[in-house]
Amino acid sequence: MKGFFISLEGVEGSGKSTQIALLKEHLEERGHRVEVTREPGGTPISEAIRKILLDPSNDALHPTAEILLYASARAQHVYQRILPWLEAGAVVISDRFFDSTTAYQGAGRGMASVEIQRLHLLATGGLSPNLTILIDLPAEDGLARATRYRASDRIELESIEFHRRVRQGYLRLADEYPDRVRRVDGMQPLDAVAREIASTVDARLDTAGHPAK
Ligand code: Z5A
Repeated sequence: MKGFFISLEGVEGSGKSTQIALLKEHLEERGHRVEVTREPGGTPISEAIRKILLDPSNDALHPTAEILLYASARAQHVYQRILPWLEAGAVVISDRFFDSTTAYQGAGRGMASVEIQRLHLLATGGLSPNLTILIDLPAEDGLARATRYRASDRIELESIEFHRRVRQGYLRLADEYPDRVRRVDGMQPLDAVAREIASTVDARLDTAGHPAK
């Protein structure tokens, strides 16, 4: 693969969207072609699936149907957008990828990890981010930030225990995949988080043979 694939992960309100905008600017200044996308979403079909998944009125959605919808949105995203961008040599930054399923549907809902791994393989054809930045902070702080200026979506309406399990699920992923998943303290001021992410990404791009142009 000619490009480089980065995912940002964390509980809601961890600052992913804010940091992705700053990272894109930083990488473009260094001469990289950057493509930004998100999950669930990133293609018209995946964005239609996103609407179903986040609609608070869909409270009857069964956990099995939910995880399959996330996987469907991801498969469309991978084949229609992410793989072609990577083939073209871009740095692709995705706001969430398969670790969100492991954290929310696995740790949060308690779905079996073996089945989740199988589903990841089916949805991605084996594609994995080269680097995942986990912006970590307590679930309470993230939720308070996320819902300060807007209404809660279907997932945000889950109990605080659910969101705490999600955070623990992410921390386990950082332990399990230390080379891929880098934890950044999300309670730091915004510019300190941005500096830490930029230096981590720069170092990994250099090592992977994508130096600044
Ligand atoms: N989901 C799932 O269950 N399974 C899956 O496989 C996938 C997803 C892929 C997608 O929602 C939902 O789907 C998500 C997981 C689930 N759960 N929910 N809800 P989304 O994409 O709409 O929402 P989100 O990913 O949780 O993003 P968000 O709420 O928009 O948060 P964010 O992008 O991480 O944060 P932000 O918008 O950049 O910042 C939030 C606020 O905090 C904003 O006012 C910032 O100015 C402020 N902020 C940011 N950083 C800081 C710092 N460092 N200090 C102080 N304030 C800050």
